[in-house]
Amino acid sequence: MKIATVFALSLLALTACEGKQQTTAAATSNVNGVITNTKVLMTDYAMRAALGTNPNTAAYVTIKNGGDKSEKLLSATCACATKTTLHEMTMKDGVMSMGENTGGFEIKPGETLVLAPGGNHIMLEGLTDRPAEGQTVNVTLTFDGAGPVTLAMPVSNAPLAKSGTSEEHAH
Ligand SMILES: [Cu+2]
Repeated sequence: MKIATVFALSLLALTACEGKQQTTAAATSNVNGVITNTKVLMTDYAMRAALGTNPNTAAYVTIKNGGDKSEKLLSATCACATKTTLHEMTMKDGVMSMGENTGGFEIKPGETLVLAPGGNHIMLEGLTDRPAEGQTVNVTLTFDGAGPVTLAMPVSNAPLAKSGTSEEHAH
């Protein structure tokens, strides 16, 4: 009974989310390539492989807003995890901690959002399908203007840290 209720509620939540999207860009994916739907350009995306018995992992992507109006990364979803959220690193009393960013990450025209190891990231909790080195896992990012874009993320044991907005590519 309880499970049925939860399931019904999550269906409701999904329906509510879908209603919010104003435009839907064609979902495209290209491993190790560059994703563009004319407004947002995504590079350097990767998912960290599941380690030991750790139920969680993280994913990374660099997003450049090539459009002429502000874009907001609203959410990320993955069929591989029970819960996928945007996580933000914050410094509190000299200690770095991470927490959910519920408002989304805004990317102004011409600006670049970097989600990379050691910084803000996509958090995947309660892995139902454990990503292993060499696999490719789909992650869908939803933007307020550009709509949803699905990235086929290569899984790596050690995704490289990325600094600033360098265009260098690590393979
Ligand atoms: Cu996190």
